[in-house]
Amino acid sequence: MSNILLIRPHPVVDDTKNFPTESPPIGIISLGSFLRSKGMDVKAIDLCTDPQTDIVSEILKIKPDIVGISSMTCDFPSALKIVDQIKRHFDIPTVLGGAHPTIFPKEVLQNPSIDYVIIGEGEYAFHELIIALKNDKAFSEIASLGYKENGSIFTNPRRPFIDINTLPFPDYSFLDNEKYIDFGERYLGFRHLVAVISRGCTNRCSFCAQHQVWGNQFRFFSPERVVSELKRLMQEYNVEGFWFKDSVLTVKNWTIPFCEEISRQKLNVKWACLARVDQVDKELIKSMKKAGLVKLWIGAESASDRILQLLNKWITVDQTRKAFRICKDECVDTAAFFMFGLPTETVDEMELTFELIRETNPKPLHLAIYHPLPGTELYEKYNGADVIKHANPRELVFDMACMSTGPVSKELVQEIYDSICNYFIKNGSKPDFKEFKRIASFQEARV
Ligand code: B12
Ligand code: SF4
Repeated sequence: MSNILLIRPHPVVDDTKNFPTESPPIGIISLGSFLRSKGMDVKAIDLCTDPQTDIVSEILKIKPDIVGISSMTCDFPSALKIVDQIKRHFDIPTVLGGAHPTIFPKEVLQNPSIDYVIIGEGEYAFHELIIALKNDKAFSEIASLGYKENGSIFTNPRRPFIDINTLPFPDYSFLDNEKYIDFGERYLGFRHLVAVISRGCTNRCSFCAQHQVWGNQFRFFSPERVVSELKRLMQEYNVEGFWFKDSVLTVKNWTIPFCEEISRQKLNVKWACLARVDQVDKELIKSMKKAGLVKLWIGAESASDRILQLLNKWITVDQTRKAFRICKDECVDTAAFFMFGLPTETVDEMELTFELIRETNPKPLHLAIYHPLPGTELYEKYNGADVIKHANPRELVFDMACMSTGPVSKELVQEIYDSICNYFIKNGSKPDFKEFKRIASFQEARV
């Protein structure tokens, strides 16, 4: 067996008109590159760039021996629709991987159209599954596999994390990269590819599920390897640089050697990446700037120290202000992530966040409404399962409210969020926080 099809679902089931993102599926790139390096024939269908693809006729053409689908929680309904469609027409094994099956392997396997799940890091486990299917090897021996046998569901223990430097260089040729480059250029201002050059994170915030896939380890590719690879990708795709979508790339003892390697290999590259404000200091930003950093995405989240504590962010609003100041001094543009609608959040706290955004003026600005993510501390603490069960799938994407904060109703969270977006993104009028506070206290009085 060596003919493999990988699929990235469209994030919104039954609403596939739009090309929704500037981010290619790095998980699929990584798996596909690994399987190709093992001599397998790999094709990919990306329903983000090609939402109207007819899966059935593609499968008739490709004739895969196995189909692997990547799924987060929000795109699980889309993934399910795809596997149901496949099983209606073909007798092909289906495998789900990514954050959602990692967090809920048994529940996912209860769906009759899903034969296997891979829990966590996928490369070696998926490869072993393909070999086992070919050679009739026992599934019980494959670490990180979930499977069904005689009507029962089994999940094997997870394998140790792999030495990522043993993975092949990522092969982007599975995808329609020009669409991503074109979309991303409008967003970031220069032709770039999205890349991920580490795995995991240094922290474990209470709203974030990354540790479910990556554990509590931060692992990185060697700087020499990454820089050689960037050089090749720049030539191959005629791009000026990269947007690194790693959880966090301000880890001084890796990032400074990485920046020095860029200078050593004389790579003229522009890049953007994500930062934790507690890791930002002058020495680091100077070194990053010298190596081509043009934009730092700051994970600010909130202007309330109480909320930051609830999020287990281990940062303070003062540290956020300082990080913005350092970037300004060093002429590095800033972009930022902020969230609204967090459990227990009040209108006053939302107003503080609004004011901090005005003060720091990040561009672009990513404003999201909080959603309880399975596998996170806040999900357990604030009844996330119930919220998700009653949410419409469209409500699980970042711009729609799916729950009340306690002091602020779901409807009011949406109204406040929309008016903040209207102000920052469409240059609309200033949100009327006085009125929002009045509505919230009126609602509270009625409860
Ligand atoms: C880049 C990124 C994005 C990108 C691209 C996502 C993508 N499809 O690849 C963009 C910006 C589009 C994005 C959007 C969102 N994201 Co996001 N994203 C990330 C991030 C930071 C890195 C992902 C990545 O590329 N990692 C590197 C690759 C190599 O890893 P990977 O994709 O996980 O793949 C590995 C395994 O998961 C597995 N695997 C994956 N797919 C498959 C398929 C098969 C068949 C197999 C066998 C294995 C397998 O093997 C791969 C290799 O080891 C992660 C956090 C993190 N550090 O992981 C969050 C993360 C995945 N995102 C998350 C969320 C919540 C979202 C949003 C819903 C946010 C929002 N509220 O709007 C949206 C979803 C919109 C959508 N559906 O597109 C959550 C998912 C949690 C969950 N329970 O689903 C994460 C974990 C972060 C968090 N906050 O907790 N995201
Ligand atoms: S929110 Fe950011 S810093 Fe916190 S655990 Fe997730 S990726 Fe790491």
